[in-house]
Amino acid sequence: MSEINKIRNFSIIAHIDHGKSTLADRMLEITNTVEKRKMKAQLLDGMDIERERGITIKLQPVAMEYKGYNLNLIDTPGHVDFSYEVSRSLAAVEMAVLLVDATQGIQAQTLANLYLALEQNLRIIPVINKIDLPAADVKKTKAEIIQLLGCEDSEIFAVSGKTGEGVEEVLQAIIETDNNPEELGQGKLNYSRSLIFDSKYDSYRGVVAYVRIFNGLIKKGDKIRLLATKADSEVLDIGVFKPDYVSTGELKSGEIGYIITGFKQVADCRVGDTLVVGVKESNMSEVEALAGYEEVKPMVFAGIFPKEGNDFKELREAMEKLKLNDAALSYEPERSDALGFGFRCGFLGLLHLEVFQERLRREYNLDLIVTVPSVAYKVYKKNGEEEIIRTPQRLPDPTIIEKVEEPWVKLDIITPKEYMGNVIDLAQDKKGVYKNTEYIDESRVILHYEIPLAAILTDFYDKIKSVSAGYASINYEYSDYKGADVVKMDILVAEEAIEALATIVYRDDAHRQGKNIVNILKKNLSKQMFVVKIQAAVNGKVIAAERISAMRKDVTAKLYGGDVTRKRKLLEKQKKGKKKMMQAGKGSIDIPPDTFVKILKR
Ligand SMILES: Nc1nc2c(ncn2[C@@H]2O[C@H](COP(=O)(O)OP(=O)(O)OP(=O)(O)O)[C@@H](O)[C@H]2O)c(=O)[nH]1
Ligand SMILES: [Mg+2]
Repeated sequence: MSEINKIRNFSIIAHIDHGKSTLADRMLEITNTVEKRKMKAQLLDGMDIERERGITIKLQPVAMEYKGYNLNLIDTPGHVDFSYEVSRSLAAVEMAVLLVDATQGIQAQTLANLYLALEQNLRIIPVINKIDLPAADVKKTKAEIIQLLGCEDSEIFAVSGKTGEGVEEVLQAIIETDNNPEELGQGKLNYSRSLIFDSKYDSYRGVVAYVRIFNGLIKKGDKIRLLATKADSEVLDIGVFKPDYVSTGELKSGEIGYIITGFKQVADCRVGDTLVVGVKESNMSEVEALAGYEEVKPMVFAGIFPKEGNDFKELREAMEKLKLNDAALSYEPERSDALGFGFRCGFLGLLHLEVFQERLRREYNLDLIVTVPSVAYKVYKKNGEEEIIRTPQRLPDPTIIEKVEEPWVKLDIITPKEYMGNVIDLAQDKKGVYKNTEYIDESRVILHYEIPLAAILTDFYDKIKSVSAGYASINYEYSDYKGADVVKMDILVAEEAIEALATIVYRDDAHRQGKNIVNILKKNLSKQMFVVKIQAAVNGKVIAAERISAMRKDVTAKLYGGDVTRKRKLLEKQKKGKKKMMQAGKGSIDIPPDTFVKILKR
């Protein structure tokens, strides 16, 4: 390896699907970072779920060498649920390649991620992508970017992540910038500080920290201390991402890499903490922590329970390990009469929840019951007490409730003008309150709304897409709590309330929602030996009901002709059988796991 000392660190940020991971592929090729035979599309999307869904979920750093420079790229997700991954990536770099799909133009996540980069004072390198497509409108996209950034036409790059056209020019521009992170922390401190911007539990190596070195040098064997958790350990190995771990024995100021920390406990190694080397214990209190991250607030909650009660320990261990790799996740133990011991988990959105349970199932082989997700409600009781409710079961009796509040979000919708009417109707239908409109250019607008989070959690995204021929995009962020007239709705199957299916709904929407869920269940439950009643109830009153007819074992079919008494006897017997099963009640009716997802997306 030649002597490399110049460093350039950058993240690629964009709206979902605008081509970040594909652009990264071309950069990996140009820099010969990955062998040809190992190359595949969206190589940095290493997780099975990422490959199956064709989206990036986790940030992924990779170290490349180009013309004597050490380039560190961090690929980021585009979906709104994973924007915490973006903000953490941005804290580790000096530059952001802002990628815009030439067939789509600026979208909601383009703006949201750009603002994150500007907050960190990063240099923005605007790049238009997918110029190989016939529908690409480079001129229009350029105009949008100039309007947004106030930059010059000549500062904007146009590339194809597919053909590779123009990608070298972007790399060249990156190395020609005057950001020199290797000089930043030099000579100022006589010890080393690094920011932990991600971490991972690896079954062979234990806790791995993803770090950006801000001052000094870290070598294998160095003693390390984490400032916030005060945990001590030793560097067992250290190196860079290629994108697999490649040991280098040391990392110096300005670099990005991994440290095998030797921490036994996942909780010791927190994302956002500062890792220090070379400070005497007596001087430790003088070390200034690097700016970490604002803790993100989960907005969607669901109970996760093992199907088999004795899997609880496995579930807890799996949660701890995944939590390390998923800083946005929160969880606390929960006990339910029907479902036993499990956890109440908080997520940033539904995709986050879906991905998490999928990872538990796949990576840890766990069989799970996941309750219908809900937002957190604030309950004000008549006796003056306040309580945050994250599960429908906890909603107190209506007679003691003074008022309930639910979280609202600021919602931005970017849409072509011709779909504005549809979009406004939809937002209104979901209790959205219109704020104002901004123009991106003469053909597209940004509509600003405030809207209950619960309203956009379920199918809002799909609906926005369908009323706008796929062109509109959304972004939202938490604003505050506002009054909500809600009730708890129970779902009963064979007269038994199914705890995992209880939801909190608007009082004036309960009937419609109840009908809806009852119908979904009817379609998804298999027939039993007896008639199964499916009911939705509010405060003990049934508001919607369906029934699944009994599967009829035709016991009389063999009896040709007359023998009426025998026939009757058989039918009697069958009836008794039915009763028995019903009394056996609990557990006799299986609710397929995908029913929960269907209900959620109703
Ligand atoms: N024609 C064409 N297709 C592209 C180009 N870049 C990416 N694509 C396609 O666009 C789709 C999305 O590409 P990705 O690289 O996964 O996009 P991304 O921005 O990483 O997506 P997320 O990580 O999920 O936000 C894939 O089907 C790519 O093959 C391009 O320059 N030209
Ligand atoms: Mg991607």
